[in-house]
Amino acid sequence: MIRLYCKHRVRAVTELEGMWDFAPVEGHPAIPDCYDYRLPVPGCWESHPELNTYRGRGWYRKEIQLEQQTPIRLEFKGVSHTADVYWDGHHIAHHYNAYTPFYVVVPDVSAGNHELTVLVDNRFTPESALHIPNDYYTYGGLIRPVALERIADVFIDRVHFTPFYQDGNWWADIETWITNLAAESKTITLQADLAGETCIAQTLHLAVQSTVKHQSTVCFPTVKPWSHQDPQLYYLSVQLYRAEEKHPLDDWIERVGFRQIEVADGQIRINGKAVTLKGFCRHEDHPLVGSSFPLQLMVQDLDLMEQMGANAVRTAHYPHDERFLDLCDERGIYVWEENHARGLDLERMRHPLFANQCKTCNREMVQHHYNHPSIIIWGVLNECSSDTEEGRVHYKTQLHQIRTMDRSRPVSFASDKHFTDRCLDLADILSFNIYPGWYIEDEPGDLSDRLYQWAEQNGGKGKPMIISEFGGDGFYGYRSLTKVKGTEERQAEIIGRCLQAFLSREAIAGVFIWQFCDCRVTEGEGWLLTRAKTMNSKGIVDEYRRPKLAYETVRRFFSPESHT
Ligand code: ADA
Repeated sequence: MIRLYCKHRVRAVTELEGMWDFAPVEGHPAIPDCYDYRLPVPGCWESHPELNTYRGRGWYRKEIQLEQQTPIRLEFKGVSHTADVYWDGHHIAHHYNAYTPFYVVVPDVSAGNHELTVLVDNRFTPESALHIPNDYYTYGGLIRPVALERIADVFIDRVHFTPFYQDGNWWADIETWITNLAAESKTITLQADLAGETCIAQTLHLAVQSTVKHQSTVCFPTVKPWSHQDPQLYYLSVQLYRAEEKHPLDDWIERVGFRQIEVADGQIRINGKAVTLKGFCRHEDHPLVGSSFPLQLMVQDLDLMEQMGANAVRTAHYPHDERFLDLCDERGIYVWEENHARGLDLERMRHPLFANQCKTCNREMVQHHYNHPSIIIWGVLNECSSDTEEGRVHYKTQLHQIRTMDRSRPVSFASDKHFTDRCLDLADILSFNIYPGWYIEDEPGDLSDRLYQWAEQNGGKGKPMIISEFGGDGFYGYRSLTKVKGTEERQAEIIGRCLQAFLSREAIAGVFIWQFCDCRVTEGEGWLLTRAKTMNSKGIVDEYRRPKLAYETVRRFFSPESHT
């Protein structure tokens, strides 16, 4: 299942889930004749007992039959971490980054049998600036769904929907990108419907082999807004027609919500009302499936978060699966979605590919996830070098890039550069990762007050503040009255003290606990060696989602009847 609703009623979509051939690469990576394994897609190769620590390259292969000649569009929702895609032996796409979708169009494919092969690489090579040994695990494989679409020679590339409230009504800017693959110009009609009403009907002329963007602003007087309390969703269905034809030649369906986000007077406001974000940082990681989540496990994660009373989630430290975002849309969970970059110091940021790999990740994240009403904040560059002038250049460039693509959402970054950050003026929301009671001994309320005062004088005046990480290790089942570090008791105490302090402060507009579940980390050198069991054990549930003592603590503070 690629999404939680039907994306196309006209375009024929085949999901390529199921068993694929697989061969690890030894030596030169030529397309192999013989495949020793059959692996499930979506999936991580680590799920296979012989490959559970394999870091390398591997070929995936799938036979595909097409009944008629057609252009096709192949969509990959996530390949970890580098993909080279071949169609009948011809290289058609290269993509870096496990966590953003990409697609490739093959304009003319004959009827008959074809072979789709993908060379997947999860090594930490010099070509990889963002996937490095880190405090999470870079798995290998086609970790998210793959789909093959039969398209016409004119097709919809994407649709962006931007809602806003003005003069007592809900409005939306609707942008549609349409591509003409043909060697002749085309005239088509674009039609869009929402809530049973046709809101766009427009004839367009498309030049030879070109992409055009159509834009219109529409008023929707009868719709209801989307919010955490009442997450109203609507289907926006866009179709293309050839002149005089009744049956559409292509379509594209988005599920949208009407909501407006403002940041003013130190508050985050949704539809004019101040909200306090109470949530978790979540890694997409589970010992049974790695980073390749089936729907059931995504649902379970959200069920647990909601049982604890959370209204928000931070997709640390990369964009999450679109089905997870679909669930957040349905449940009214506010999402901070962030690009993929964790803890990269100046030396890492100087990597010659860093800027471009971030740029692509930002573009793919914003373009593909633009229409999720649940996403209310874009984040970049968690704990990178925001305390240096050189680092600032990257923060500035990336925040500007995101604002250029999307003016409707505030931007932020989670900083650990307490009292030294030089980039606070660049963000709409101030966000700090602090670990009182774990890495430092400060009293949480006192530390957050001092940080806020300092931030106000250093570029953050009037901006809301989020505590984007706090917590401590708790090893599941390790209980002791001594409450030494690592016990569930100590973890619950740290979490309780922090929540007590942060949620009672007006200046704090949101809290994200580090972290929802324990996660696998890369077996590495240096500080990574401090991770017992090669796990980050700061989860409120363990890796199998078994609640620790802190679960009840969080529930007490997050539940609506708590003092917030
Ligand atoms: C950082 C980082 C997290 C995690 C955490 C920890 O703040 O952003 O990814 O590593 O610390 O557990 O120390």
